[in-house]
Amino acid sequence: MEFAFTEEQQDIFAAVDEICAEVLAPRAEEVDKAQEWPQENVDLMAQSDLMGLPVPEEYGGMGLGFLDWGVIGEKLSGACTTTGAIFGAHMLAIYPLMLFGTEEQKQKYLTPLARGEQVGAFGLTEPNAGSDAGNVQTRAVRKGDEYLLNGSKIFITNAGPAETYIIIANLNPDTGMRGLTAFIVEKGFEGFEFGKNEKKMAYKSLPNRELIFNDCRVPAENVLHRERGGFRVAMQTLDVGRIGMAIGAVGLAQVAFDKAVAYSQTRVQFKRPICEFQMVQKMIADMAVDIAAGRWLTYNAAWRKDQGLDFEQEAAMAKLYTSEMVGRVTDHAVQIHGGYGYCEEYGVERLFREAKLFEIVEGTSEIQRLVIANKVLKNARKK
Ligand code: COS
Repeated sequence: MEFAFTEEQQDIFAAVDEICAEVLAPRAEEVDKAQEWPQENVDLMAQSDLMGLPVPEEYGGMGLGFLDWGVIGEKLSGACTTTGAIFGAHMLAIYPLMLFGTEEQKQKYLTPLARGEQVGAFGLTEPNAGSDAGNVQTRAVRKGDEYLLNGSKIFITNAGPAETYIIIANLNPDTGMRGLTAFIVEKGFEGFEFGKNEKKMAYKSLPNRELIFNDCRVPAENVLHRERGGFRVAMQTLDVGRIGMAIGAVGLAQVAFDKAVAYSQTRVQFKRPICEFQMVQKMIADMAVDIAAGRWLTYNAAWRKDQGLDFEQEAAMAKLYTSEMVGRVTDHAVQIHGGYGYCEEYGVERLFREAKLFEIVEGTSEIQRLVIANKVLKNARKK
């Protein structure tokens, strides 16, 4: 891994730092408490050209790399975890369109997403198809020049406000993943409705909704990639999605760490600030190492993606490590705050609750271990 940020990249990062410090961070608590989609923050990301960072300029993006996207996502997530999550989930619609979209699909769907005129979402998960991605039961049947979709999706991030959905359905549920096909579905297509919005232990303003397809009519030209090519679309989307989750975890861990360090310098016990006690210093040191390790694993995966190198294993490693790291770091952050850490006022209890998400979404930790081991063993067989 070898990278250094150019002056231009540093200028972009500095501009994002400003937005984070002046606008997003001051209203992060308010956003969480509102339990409402933070449209103002989405508008701000769009006005600041942040919604299509790695998309080529001809399709409304900034033509930057996935490492830039990662660094910026980390900053957004640190400032406002909910906004960071919206930014990450939006990429799950953008990326498959970038990778597999036809020219017409890119003009029609990718461009408004990259400009931030619309928000995107990705629908794979079902009650019986989460980790077992090949078991998707939402059925697609070709009827003339359109497909009819029937079934439902759950937990879909950004669902409701999002206008464009990449939906994985199955042409032949009997053949498992071999029948999976990806479709571009617009909010407002006949037969497409929203179900319940999950009430979660954290990220209360981030929608995770059910999608319901009842003879939903999708034009044949909205197949993404090709019929029965949906497993590949899903897997490759999740590869980038895992980098997205990892950057979110690093951003969240960093803000918890900053709060804990600041608190340890002001909280006085036994006539000394608690940062002078070695047991507190041990926690601070462990947190610093843990965050740095997670950050470099994540940047490495994004950098490899930008170099056109294989990054599937690296993305799963980054996701696995950071999802567990953010749990350890937020746990220490609460501990350093003592009783105040358990109270809402200092904000670390929210970060502690939010951290758990990372071990679950975009494949559980168990799934990441499976992906990593599969890859290691496959490479070992080649030798
Ligand atoms: N990129 C491209 N192709 C991939 C791929 C990837 N990342 N992962 C798998 N494939 C391909 C394989 O090359 C294989 O192709 P062939 O049949 O042509 O050889 C095919 O897909 C099947 O691969 P594999 O045998 O590894 O599939 P499995 O059913 O064993 O996959 C796991 C198992 C667990 C790896 C997969 O189901 C998975 O990642 N599940 C987790 C899904 C997830 O994260 N869910 C959360 C959703 S939140 S949106």
